[in-house]
Amino acid sequence: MTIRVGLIGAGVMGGDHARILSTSVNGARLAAVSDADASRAAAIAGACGATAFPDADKLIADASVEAVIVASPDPTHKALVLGCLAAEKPVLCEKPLGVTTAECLEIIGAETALGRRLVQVGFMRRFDPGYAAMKGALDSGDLGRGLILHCVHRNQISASYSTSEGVIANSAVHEIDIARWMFGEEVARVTVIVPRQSSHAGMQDPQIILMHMAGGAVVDIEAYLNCQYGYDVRGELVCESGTAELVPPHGITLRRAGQEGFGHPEDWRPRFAEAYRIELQAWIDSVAGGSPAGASAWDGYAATAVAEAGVASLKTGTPADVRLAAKPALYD
Ligand code: ISE
Repeated sequence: MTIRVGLIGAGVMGGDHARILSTSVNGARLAAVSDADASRAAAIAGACGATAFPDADKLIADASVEAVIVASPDPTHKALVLGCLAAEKPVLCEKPLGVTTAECLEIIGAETALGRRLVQVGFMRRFDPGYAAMKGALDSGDLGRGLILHCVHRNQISASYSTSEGVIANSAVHEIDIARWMFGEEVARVTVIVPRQSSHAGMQDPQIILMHMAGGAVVDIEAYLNCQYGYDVRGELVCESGTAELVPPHGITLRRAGQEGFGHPEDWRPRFAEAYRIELQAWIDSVAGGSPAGASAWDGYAATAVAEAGVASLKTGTPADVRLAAKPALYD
């Protein structure tokens, strides 16, 4: 059985998904591509033996497409995911699910009305072998209860569209999702603390984001989008009887010219290559009849709600409580 996938958005992430789907995922093939820039869509479609569509809505509706990946700009996500739900087609939507909680709740309303889960949100770190091993160590009980999760999230250089709010909503949102998933509980309160701004950044960068989990654990995130030296994600979970720390998948330690070390990629794609592959395979397996995998629309909503509280704290300089809507039974 081969699932025919339609891709909306042929930029950095869309291109990566197309490549991984065509080379490293079993049971799927790229059937259709659309992008606001027709030449980008045509290039990926040509390389993967897919059909280019001038219009995303036509791609969703087309009978040749059984499942959809949304990797277009963030503000387009809501309408496209709603389109997939209306067509009753499974959709893997890049994060964020929506740019506001109101948008996410619209999606939750539509999916709940349908009565079955068709939306997976692209929080790929849940599939990273390192984070999975960390969660496995916590869930085994051998380390006792989790107390603190230390996180570092550094990009070499921020994107042209980055903003102070985006440091939280676009980058630290990954740690927000990981914290909820790791501890299996919601974030209760967010406090954003800012050091002086880096001279490399035209916005408030870096930021320290402190989160109090509902069950009492604390998560600290250093988010720094202009660290200059490379992409670097770190994490250490401190538990009652030990800790679990991520080991970046750097392959080799190089000794040369009086130094010893390993490289840092320019962006997240090499660092999370395995996570993206496993994520796509899990999604295809779920579309082919397995149970839903990965982050749900509820997870997408909750992450956006925490990010909104973080942005409020950034603006006021005071802690912000996270208030979530009632969780529909579909997401239990
Ligand atoms: C980017 O949009 C991503 O999702 C990356 O995973 C993250 O590390 C980066 O900071 C974001 O800008």
